[in-house]
Amino acid sequence: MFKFSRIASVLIGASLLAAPMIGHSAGKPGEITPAASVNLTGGSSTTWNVIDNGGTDNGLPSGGACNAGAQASMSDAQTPSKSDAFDYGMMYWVNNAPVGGALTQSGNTVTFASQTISGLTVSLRYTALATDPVARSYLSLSNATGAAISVPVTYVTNMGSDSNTQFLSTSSGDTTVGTNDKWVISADSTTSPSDPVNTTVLFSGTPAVTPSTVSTTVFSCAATPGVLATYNVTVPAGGTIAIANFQRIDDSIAAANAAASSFDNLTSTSPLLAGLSPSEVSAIRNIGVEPPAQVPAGNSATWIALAALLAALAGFATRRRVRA
Ligand SMILES: [Ca+2]
Ligand SMILES: [Ca+2]
Ligand SMILES: [Ca+2]
Repeated sequence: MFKFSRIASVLIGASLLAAPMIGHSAGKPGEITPAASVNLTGGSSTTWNVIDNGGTDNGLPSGGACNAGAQASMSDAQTPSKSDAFDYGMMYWVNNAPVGGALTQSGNTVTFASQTISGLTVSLRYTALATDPVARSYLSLSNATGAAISVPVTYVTNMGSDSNTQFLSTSSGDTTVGTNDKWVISADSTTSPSDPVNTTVLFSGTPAVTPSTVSTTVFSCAATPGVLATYNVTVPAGGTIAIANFQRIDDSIAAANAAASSFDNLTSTSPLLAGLSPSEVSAIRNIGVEPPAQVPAGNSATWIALAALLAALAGFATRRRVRA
């Protein structure tokens, strides 16, 4: 219901278009640096609105109201026929400090300038996937100190469906949002939604970290319904970890239900992980990525044993020739 972000997007978009005429120096071709708002195009002709000034008036994930202060946010998203998926979504807090930073767009990805929070270098990136009506967030936490740092990381999306929000299905098989749910589907109707149907993904596979707490009450933006999940993570000394989440938007409940199982168990070749390096994938603590199909361990052990036997025989033959 909250439309300020769309109006802001238009105004800020217009100012960006005007920027070159007033001598604004752009970054590399295809990049806008820095800006307050950009729109990304995702799969199924979805549009994703990204801003770097979407915080809350109390600086916290709940208890306050939207649209105050500097914070990274997927302010809204649309399909070609349905708008108002979010009233600020895909937001993060590290140890209850909002994650923000000036944004830079490159293609279908927005990267926010890194910040230091609780001794960690924190960096957030949003990607609108080309293959699906899905946006992915990737929050990287690096620890340059000599001691491990443990912090809570909170992920929050406020739904555009407001007080009509209903949770229709969850990965555990019920309609209750719990810490055991990999994904939850919500809409403003059980039959014919007017806003996009939202799928919120909190973890996948059998990961190292799953949410410690979840809630369907978040900061107020027209209303408080949404999804809030808190992960307790430890970043080892000199190490980097990440938390990644997905938001999917669909026109129908049936389409959302049909796609949900694609989030259950990701393999390293999943299009949902497109654009991430192998080390970035392995750093994600809340997604247990399965390797693609491999040669069974027994077979590779047999080959190693055979290779060792051949090498030994070759060495034996060489020594016999030297003696002869
Ligand atoms: Ca909205
Ligand atoms: Ca709302
Ligand atoms: Ca559930």
